[in-house]
Amino acid sequence: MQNRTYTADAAPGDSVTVAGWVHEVRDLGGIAFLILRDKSGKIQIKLEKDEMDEDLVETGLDVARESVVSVTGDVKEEPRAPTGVEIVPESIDVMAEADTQLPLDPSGKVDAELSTRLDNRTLDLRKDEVKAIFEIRAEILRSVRDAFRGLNATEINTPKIVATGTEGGTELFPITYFGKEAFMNQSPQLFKQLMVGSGLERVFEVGPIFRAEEHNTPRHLNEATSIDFESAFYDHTEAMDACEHVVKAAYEGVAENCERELELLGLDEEFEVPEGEFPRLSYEEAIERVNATGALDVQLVWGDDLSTEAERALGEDVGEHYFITDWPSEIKPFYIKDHDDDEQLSTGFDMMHPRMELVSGGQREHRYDHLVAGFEQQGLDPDQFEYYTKMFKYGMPPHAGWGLGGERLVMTMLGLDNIREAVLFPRDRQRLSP
Ligand code: ATP
Ligand code: AMO
Repeated sequence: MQNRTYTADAAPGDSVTVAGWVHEVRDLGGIAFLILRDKSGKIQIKLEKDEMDEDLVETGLDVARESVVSVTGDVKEEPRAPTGVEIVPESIDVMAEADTQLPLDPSGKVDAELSTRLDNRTLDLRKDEVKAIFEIRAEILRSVRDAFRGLNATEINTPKIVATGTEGGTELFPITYFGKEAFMNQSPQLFKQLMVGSGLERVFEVGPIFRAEEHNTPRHLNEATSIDFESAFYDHTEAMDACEHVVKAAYEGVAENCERELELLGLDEEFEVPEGEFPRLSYEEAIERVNATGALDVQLVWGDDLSTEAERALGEDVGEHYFITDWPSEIKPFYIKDHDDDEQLSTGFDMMHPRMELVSGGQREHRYDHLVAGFEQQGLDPDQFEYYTKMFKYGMPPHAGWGLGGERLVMTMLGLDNIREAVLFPRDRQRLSP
């Protein structure tokens, strides 16, 4: 439809053809209004029973809600219309009639359960506030890409069908690849590291990761979007700087370009771009602070991972984004480098939102012998990873990087209760379609 005008662009005096969905039909007796909705907003179509062609009025009155129509007519100023203008139609064409029974109400007057909404995402996304989440998600990804480009990082795409896992053996989805065992990729970790030794040096990737998570929680997905960064000649502190920069850029992009969406979500007043440097607590300080809150039944000791309850208690205590640095080496993966002066301490870090972990990262072990020894310590067979380790013999620079959970960023930024709200078609233990 080359001659189509978005409803938001229809100005008084114009003759237009608009196209979209029938939001509602209000029949007031002598006069009726069809409210037509498109991507840009809504517009009122006036139907005057005694003044207009009978067939035209009948078409407008009879069409079921959520049907797709196109309307040609003149745009008039009308102070009583919701947007200050209305269309006096010359023709109404019903392009796709909708059933009168809908599985959910896109006008939002009747609430639906999340599972009903996810089963009918197409209809769900006709609601302004749901659409707003995905407009914001797109803006976050745009801002993040811009920020990476500003850091002179090159966008890459790495394989999603892989031969080995990286983040611990239990969370892989096995598949059959021409008769061989293969897996869905858990993280682009090893591939992005291989690229810092290539001529690209500094790279980023926005792509799916697959994890056969045990738990069914409001913040885990089985298919998530990972925003990954890796740079040659960076140490862990420089990687943290980059992480902070990219996360702030995402907030700034949304603050600048998503005013309308934030308003639709009721966040326009409270939305804040994080200011100042994110505090950097060492792991040791973090567990002490958790213990001091008294929120846990059993006190944390050195070597414990932070449970959900511990993360929550610490988040409440800190009250803003923050890093946890210097984790015990034993609970970080083989590719994370230990501090040179203390083998028990790693350069691994997490970046936290007060509600949950958003990022993991660290400086990487780039010394071949140490790397191979690390595999053995974690009970992994270095031979299986030869495609990766051998490149560390041909000039692998010191490097660092991180992975940021895209949906967790959306979820925490917008205060969504469930991570599934931030994905069009979430994959979880119960949900494989749509
Ligand atoms: P008209 O307003 O053209 O004389 P009518 O006599 O058939 O139409 P009214 O009783 O005047 O109908 O209007 C019914 C309701 O619709 C009133 O509340 C009126 O304010 C409102 N209304 C009328 N025309 C418009 C319009 N173009 N946009 C929004 N509301 C309108
Ligand atoms: P990690 O396993 O901590 O680190 O993952 C990085 C970030 O990805 C997000 N995330 C998830 N989001 C939703 N559902 C899941 N199941 C899920 N799993 C992870 C989180 C998490 O902080 N290779 C390292 C990164 C690195 O060191 O560069 C890694 O994958 O926000």
